[in-house]
Amino acid sequence: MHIRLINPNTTASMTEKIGAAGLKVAAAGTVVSATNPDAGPVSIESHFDEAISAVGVLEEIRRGEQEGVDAYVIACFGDPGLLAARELTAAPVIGIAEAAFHLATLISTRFSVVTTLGRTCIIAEHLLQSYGFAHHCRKVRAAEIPVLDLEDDGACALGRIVDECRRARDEDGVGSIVLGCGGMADLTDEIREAVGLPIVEGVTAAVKLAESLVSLRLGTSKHGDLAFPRSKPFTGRFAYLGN
Ligand code: 2AL
Repeated sequence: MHIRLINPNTTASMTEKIGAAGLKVAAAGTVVSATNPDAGPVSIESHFDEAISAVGVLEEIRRGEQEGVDAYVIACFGDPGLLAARELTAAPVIGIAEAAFHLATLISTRFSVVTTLGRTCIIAEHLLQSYGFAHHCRKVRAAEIPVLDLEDDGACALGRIVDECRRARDEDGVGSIVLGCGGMADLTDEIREAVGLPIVEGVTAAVKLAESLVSLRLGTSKHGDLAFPRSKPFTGRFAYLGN
């Protein structure tokens, strides 16, 4: 089984970290590979970043289809391009936000999300609503860390995330906490130790869900709206996407 982790931003060190976190929880025999688009934002922390990154995600899905990948994970907490990605493949495609929300509801009745910058909270809130998880989430919180500070040991990211998780634990009345960025994938164990609540991290959650779907022979339905897109010409610099 080959699971492809797509980091939608173009920061290679974060892609490596995401790949390592996925590999750590994968079953023996599961191949985990991690890629990022050639072009796009170095971090995703706005609606604009998300929109641009989605094109790169879709290009990575097209590349994965040439390589026979069995399942894909979109490893950014806004799940950019998720439904469009599902149209391009019959393999399962899982976003890390949806994976984390699903698992959090299986182990607690209420969770809070701790994400990076305050301006990205709305992205998680929109996803909670559109996925139907809004009633399970008490609060989307921000540690006010720019995404790339997670790549910089000097930025004290861990301490700030732990502080915000402790506030969630003490003020929100939640049973678990969802980490709101793919770049936090290497911090889960330390945060769990420091906070004392179950910490649900999306990359690892998505890898285990992807393995489950592949072993159950459940792929993206090609019946209805997630069918392959109708073929048509695309113009200009997107001509390569048409036929
Ligand atoms: C993210 C993420 O997971 N990766 C990235 O570049 N931006 N999301 C976030 N809320 O910070």
